Amino acid sequence: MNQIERGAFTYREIMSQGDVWQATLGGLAGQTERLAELWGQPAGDVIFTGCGSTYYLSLAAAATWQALTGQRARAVPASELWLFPDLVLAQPNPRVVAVSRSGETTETLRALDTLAARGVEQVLAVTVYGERELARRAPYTLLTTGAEEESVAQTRSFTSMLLLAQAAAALAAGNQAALTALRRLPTFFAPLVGSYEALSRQLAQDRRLERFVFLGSGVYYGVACEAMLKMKEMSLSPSEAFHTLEFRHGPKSVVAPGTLLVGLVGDTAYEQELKVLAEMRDLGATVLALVDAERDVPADYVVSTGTGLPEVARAALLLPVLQLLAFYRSLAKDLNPDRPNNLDAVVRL
Ligand code: F1P
Repeated sequence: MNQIERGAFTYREIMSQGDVWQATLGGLAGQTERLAELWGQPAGDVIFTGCGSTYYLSLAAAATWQALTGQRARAVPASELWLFPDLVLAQPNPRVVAVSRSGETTETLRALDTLAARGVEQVLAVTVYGERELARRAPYTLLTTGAEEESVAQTRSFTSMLLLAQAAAALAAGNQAALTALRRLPTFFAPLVGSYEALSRQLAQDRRLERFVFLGSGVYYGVACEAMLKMKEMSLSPSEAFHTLEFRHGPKSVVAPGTLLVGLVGDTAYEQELKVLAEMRDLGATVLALVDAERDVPADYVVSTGTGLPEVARAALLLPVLQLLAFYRSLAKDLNPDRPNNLDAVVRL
């Protein structure tokens, strides 16, 4: 099998993200009326839930929700909501957003059973497949457009569901500026990937780099986790994610010349995050920084997204270059990015 055949689905799914984001945000218009009905109801805490990628998505979506609406929001793995509901549902009248690409993950469906048994009615499913179990069961649904996938590892489905969840937060907050910023994101996809695909391939093929660390703070922590998972799933490489400043508190002991340290740099903590990158470079890591505008970044390589958009709205745009890093590392190791070891697209218990 040649390299193009191996990973052909994943590659197509990564590279189609600009179009799929456009279609997904376009498809939001027809779904906003039902959402307004949901957001109009009084509610306590907002809880985002999912498994694997969609748990990491939940982390980024909950942070976005709280940033845009000021309401308390958190993320929990669906297994925790199912098995430890008293640890999650402390406040009355929660609002739950259940995220799942497949709509068939057992833990997420069991979490819905738990919510139903407790009379929780404000449940919104964010998913890719409208005809499947999760969308059928949840009273409210938000669907992507054209984000279906053949590959096991989530790429365009993840970023599209993230954009939808973020757009839902902007709508709930009545924040038109945030919505406009999200709608502009697809236009930046092609130029970004055009500029940096070669860098992703170069770093992936550099076999001196054998350990990957992804750092992000605030809304970007969940994105860093997802980048970590892509590297693990597609390329079976040692890969970890941390809150950026947390990395100093022990984990930095693993830094060595074979470490590629990827910093997802936001605006809020810009100076503090750059200090971590500088420190890790001094310790011998190769540093790749993702920033929106390049200003004296202490990194070996810089990906500049160049949007001028607010930090929250840029979250999904950080992933394509890192998905490509995982994709090309997988090919460099003679693996098949479409079919990760030991994994199925859906975990059924
Ligand atoms: C979630 C998930 C994926 C993971 C694997 C198994 O699925 O954990 O993140 O890559 O394929 O399933 P879903 O509930 O979002 O469909």
